[in-house]
Amino acid sequence: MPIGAGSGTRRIWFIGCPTDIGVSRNKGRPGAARGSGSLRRALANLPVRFGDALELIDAGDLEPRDGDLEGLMEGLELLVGAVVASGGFPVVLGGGHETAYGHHRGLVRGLAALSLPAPRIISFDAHFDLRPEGPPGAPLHSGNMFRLLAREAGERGEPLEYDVIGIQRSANTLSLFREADGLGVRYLPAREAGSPEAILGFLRTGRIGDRPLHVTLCTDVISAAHAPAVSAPQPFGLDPNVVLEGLRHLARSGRAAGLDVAEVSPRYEGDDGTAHLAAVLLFAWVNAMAGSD
Ligand SMILES: [Mn+2]
Repeated sequence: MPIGAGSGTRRIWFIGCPTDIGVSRNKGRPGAARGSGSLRRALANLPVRFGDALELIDAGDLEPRDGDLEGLMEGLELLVGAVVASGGFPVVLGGGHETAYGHHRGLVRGLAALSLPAPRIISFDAHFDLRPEGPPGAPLHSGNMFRLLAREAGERGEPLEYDVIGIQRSANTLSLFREADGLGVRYLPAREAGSPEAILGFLRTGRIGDRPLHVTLCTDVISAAHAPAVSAPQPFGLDPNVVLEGLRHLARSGRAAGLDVAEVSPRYEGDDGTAHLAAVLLFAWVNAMAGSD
């Protein structure tokens, strides 16, 4: 049964998280703090194609105070936890990819309230984001959240189930590949992800079990030809069509507990093409969840 099903109309909560503190800590190009606003503007122009199957709710923005990323992530965790516990589906509009940290912790919290296990992560990303922790007191950044989450899963006595689609050899050090192997990460390199069939094959095989899913989309997984307005553009990134088909498959599966979209970084006025692309991917996701595609 789909997660949260059985409560009538399914509610999708859009939660803006306009921060790029983690990107700056990771020494990346800032700009993702304006991502949620540009995503909202792009989403507002899209038509509604479904009836009563879904209700879309804009939960507004969670904004950091005085650079307090940790406090912001606590707030995101509590909000996502409450949404999931009530049977709702969170869509987190980043923000840097570090927002996946608070989102994941919130999913763990909300799913536990429903007596469901912690979610498996399905990430679309050029990067593993398994870098060593940052300095004491401010450890989280946009390149290490899955390492922090792996440690926390270990403290709960369970492995982090983490699958990544679109990994670039040119964007991850050898030590990161070793770290991923050590943690049992499944990944599909970008150069093997050239067709929808390749991605669907990856998603349909591999891990056994029917854990809920945390789906996370770092928009730098997409080719820079289509998604230039990100912190770390990837010239050999994925074709948007294969990402679209992967997302539609996951949305239809009924196993997704939450979705986040990160790293859209509209750095200049008028540079909203990447936001529009991400908004159309969200449009496809929502329609797949509604069964209206
Ligand atoms: Mn990335």
